[in-house]
Amino acid sequence: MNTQQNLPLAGVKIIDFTHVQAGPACTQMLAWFGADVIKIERPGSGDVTRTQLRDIPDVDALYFTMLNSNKRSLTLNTKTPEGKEVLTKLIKESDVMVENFGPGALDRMGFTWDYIQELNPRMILASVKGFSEGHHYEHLRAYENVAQCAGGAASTTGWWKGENAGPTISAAALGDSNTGMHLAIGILTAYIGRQKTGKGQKVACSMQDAVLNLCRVKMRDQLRLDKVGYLEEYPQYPHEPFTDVVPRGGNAGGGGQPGWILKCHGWESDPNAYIYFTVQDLVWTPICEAIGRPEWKTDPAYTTPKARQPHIMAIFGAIENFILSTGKDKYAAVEYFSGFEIPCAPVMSMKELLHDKSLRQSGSIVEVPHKTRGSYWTVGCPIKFSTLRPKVTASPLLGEHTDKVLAELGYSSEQIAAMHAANAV
Ligand code: CAO
Repeated sequence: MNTQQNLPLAGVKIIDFTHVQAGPACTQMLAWFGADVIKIERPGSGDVTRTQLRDIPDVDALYFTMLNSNKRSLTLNTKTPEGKEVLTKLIKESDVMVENFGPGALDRMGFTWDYIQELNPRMILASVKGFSEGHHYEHLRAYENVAQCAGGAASTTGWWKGENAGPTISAAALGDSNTGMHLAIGILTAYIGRQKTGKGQKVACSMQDAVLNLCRVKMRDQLRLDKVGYLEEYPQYPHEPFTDVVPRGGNAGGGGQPGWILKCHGWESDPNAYIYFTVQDLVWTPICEAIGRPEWKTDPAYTTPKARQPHIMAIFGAIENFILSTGKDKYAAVEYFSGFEIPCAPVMSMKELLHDKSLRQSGSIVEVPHKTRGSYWTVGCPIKFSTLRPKVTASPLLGEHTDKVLAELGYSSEQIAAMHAANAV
């Protein structure tokens, strides 16, 4: 059992000046690993996600609770003289400050990087913005889908023809939480660097860059397309012409192994009765055996990936027919094909994931007691360690730790009362 004191980041103090998703996802993870994360929020309102998409009236929304666990909340109006003084003290005493305000907001508040360094040369200032410093879009404000479009994910996701053709957004938070995870790596790297140099530094990750980093193989495809004019693993090949840009590939594999989503028993009424099936060359012979097509093992039209590609969609059709004609639901299909070492998985709904025994057992889905909600389910730490198992604790109520944090900074109860009276906290 971990106690707060023996967690790896115990003793690291983080000013969490973040909101919505990209920044909070980063600081939540650092809090799980033991950092003292003090979330600064505007008095009276707090992080906008506290009230967004509420499922229970007057209590913090799941959007907030699921991104702000293990933190403390300090309300502070950093545009008042008192608020600026508190923030100044905090900067002097903290190791890291994380922010994801709109471009220039921290400077306008009076806390430029030069000034922060002056206050605390060991400070690591970590920022998320839509676009990187100096980028021609640096002034743009950004949300998730803005980043998915700007980072190349939307142009390469979805269907290239048919009534649903067009750039498509992923449900995964490639722009938000993904950028937060990149930033966490940057912060930890700067922290280790500081142990060697004694100096902090500014760490920044733009949402566009974080999305692009995940679209690396699509950039690979652009470079290949420029060279040879076609992409042989895409479903368009060899029947449809390629233009000079990477097309959307529907549910195609994207790597060296063709794959597709196949219907399973019950698909007519269950929107998720599907599996993802990969035609890995290594297991072509077992695939032929599994679907009762032994003749394909030696037929030259089937024996190599190159020979299969022109009719790969017909091959997927044959596999799907086999699944449906043998009445396999998605779990039975995966169970069956896994016996042949074929890479595949069921399409999981959020409901199935929420109730998944293995995910609950591993701490990937956890239930957290909360002061006003009763308890809430959330996604736990996705990183597993041999000796550390992060314990997820409730997100703080707005301003729950204001007085305690101020007292720790050395303010007397009279001074704290005066700050309340001035609406600075
Ligand atoms: N006390 C006083 N003022 C505060 C404060 C506090 N505790 N916290 C924030 N503010 C102020 C800021 O200083 C800023 O003031 P000015 O604009 O007058 O300088 C103001 O609140 C608004 O901040 P903002 O621009 O960050 O917030 P917004 O709601 O207008 O914009 C967003 C939201 C997300 C578009 C913008 O923050 C942004 O582009 N962030 C960077 C990219 C990012 O992280 N986006 C993803 C969010 S997750 O989907």
